[in-house]
Amino acid sequence: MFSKILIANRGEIACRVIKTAKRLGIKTVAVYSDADTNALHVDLADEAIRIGKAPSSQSYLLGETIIQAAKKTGAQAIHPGYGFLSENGDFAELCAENGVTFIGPPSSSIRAMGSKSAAKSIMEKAEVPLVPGYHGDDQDPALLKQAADEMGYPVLLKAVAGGGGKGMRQVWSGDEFNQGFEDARREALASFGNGDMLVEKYLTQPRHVEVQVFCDGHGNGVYLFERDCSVQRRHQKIIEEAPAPDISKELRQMMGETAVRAAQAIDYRGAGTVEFLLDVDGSFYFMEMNTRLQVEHPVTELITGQDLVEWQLKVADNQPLPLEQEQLNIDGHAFEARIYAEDPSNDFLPTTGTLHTLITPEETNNVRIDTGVLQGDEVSPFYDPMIAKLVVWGEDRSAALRRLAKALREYRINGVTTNLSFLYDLATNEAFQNAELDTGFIEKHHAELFKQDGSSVTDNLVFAAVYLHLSSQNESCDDPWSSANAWKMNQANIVSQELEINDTPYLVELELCEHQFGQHGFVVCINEDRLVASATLRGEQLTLTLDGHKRTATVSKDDMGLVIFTDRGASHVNVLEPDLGEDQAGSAENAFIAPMNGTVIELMVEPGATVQAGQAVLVLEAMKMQHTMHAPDHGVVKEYFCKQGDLVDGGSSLLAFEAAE
Ligand code: MV4
Repeated sequence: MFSKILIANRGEIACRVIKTAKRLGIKTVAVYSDADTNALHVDLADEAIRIGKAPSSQSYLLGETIIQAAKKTGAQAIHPGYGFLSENGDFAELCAENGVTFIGPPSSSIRAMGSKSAAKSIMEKAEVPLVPGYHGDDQDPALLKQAADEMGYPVLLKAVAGGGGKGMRQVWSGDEFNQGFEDARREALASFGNGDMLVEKYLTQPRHVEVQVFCDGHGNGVYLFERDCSVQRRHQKIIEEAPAPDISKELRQMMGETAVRAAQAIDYRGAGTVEFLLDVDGSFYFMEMNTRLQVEHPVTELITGQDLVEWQLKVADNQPLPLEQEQLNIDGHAFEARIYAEDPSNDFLPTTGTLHTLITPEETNNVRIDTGVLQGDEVSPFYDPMIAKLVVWGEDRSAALRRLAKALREYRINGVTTNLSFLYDLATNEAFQNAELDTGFIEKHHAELFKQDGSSVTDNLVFAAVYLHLSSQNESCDDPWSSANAWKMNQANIVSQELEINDTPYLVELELCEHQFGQHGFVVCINEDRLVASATLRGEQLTLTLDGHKRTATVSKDDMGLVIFTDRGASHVNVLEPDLGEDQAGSAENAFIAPMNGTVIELMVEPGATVQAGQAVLVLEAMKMQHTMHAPDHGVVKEYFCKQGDLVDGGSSLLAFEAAE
């Protein structure tokens, strides 16, 4: 086995590979760009080599530089991870030429799968089922149209050099074929430098089911069952699971054996994934083969109990596969949710920022977090904005899904917009819970998944307003008089706050009511809505009953306002006025604003008297209770603006206090 390997990647997959290498006692070399100087994978590795500037083209894609780093450090093998050079046949060849083991398939296998039509031809010979269609070299449009006419519409035109959904065009009738073909060719030529097309029967509700395969250098090949990755958006996987739901044992075995046959058709070695389209009638068709370890491999690891990186290292070290097919079994069900710095409400555009708050669910045998970042890290604009992969296991799909939803609720990220709320909505979506999966899932359930839920806006406004009021008081004291607060007391016992959600300002008025059963009581007015609320705040945990519906939230402050973490995920509420920064009670000149209407019961010192911090200076009666106000600091009560027996309005200034220098 290797004594030292270099990981030619970054982020979570680099950390993940390092973790297995460490467990096996293998030394690790990380490579990093200027943007990753302080990255977690650099810290975890035994050694690290700077390979260039932040842009991938000037660092992680520099094959020669990476090979030199391996030679410089004496790394005997290179793990490419996924993306970057992981499916680059030239790089695999360069490793071989330099006597460095490429932990992956032979370059010939990579190249064979690089072209869609070449891949299909190979699979056809291996009796791997293909979607009915034409993928020949003859690009005479009449030939492709004839194939389309014969198989029936709709058909799908695909660029031979395309991939990941690029270069595809649906054609729904013979009349539109020629135009569609011309447009698709032109786009493919522009995008890939190759306008060759293939045409297939268009499956309108397929599932994306992929089979994990492993082959060694001794003629052995096994499948480690399948993953369902149908829930995608613009060909970006969002949540993956293993095994695929509602697959019969027979179908599972047939897909598995077909996938192994596909791999052996290209003399495969190492970890590979054969992607199929599974049609509603149970037919399945080869889509493409990925010659790398996939992002979603952890769900396979959790249901088989195997460490696929360890398998990769052993196979690269020319050892036989650790297990035979009969020794592999499915235990339970696993999900992976990809947590991204992206804004689902803004077309999922990537977001950047600092991970001011990054609190993860507790990691156990059933909750795994693969990540490459820590709290305080910047989310880099140079690379894929993945923050972490949340991977959970359960004894069955429902249990695993409940665990996923719980873990998503417990995830706390602030400082950058993430897709956490969207993932939670997906995990708790009824159709998803019923495993009604196909590649059009997101579009089909768009309304539910992207609803601007007014109630969550109201809820978050109330959570924020009540939190601000309660937190502005001394946490341990229920007395609204113990210190002034960040609220404007404008009339009766009403406090108001200007808040903003999604760039929309709201005026929220809280009418302070009697305490009920140890809870603060409020009537909350937002526009025309009046809601009855009661709440308690302990630290950042706010328990709020709103119109009879009790729920909890964790509220944390940042420099713009508040982040409300509820079971609907994280929502940001901007506090427009007044500034949250300095607690009002901390500024003496505002220390004596009457927090609500009341009657002056007693003036405790003479004007001009010097008082100690915390010394009682005035007593008011309000809401049937006596409230003592205290000096916020050592200083002088210069003057009272009221006398005993006066009725004073909430928000009026009661005395002039001057803190000592
Ligand atoms: C298809 C298809 C329907 N019918 N081929 C998308 C990217 C590439 N992996 C192949 N893809 C598809 N090929 C036929 N004949 C639907 C898709 C497809 C898809 C496939 C898997 C996962 C997500 C997808 C999203 C849109 C379309």
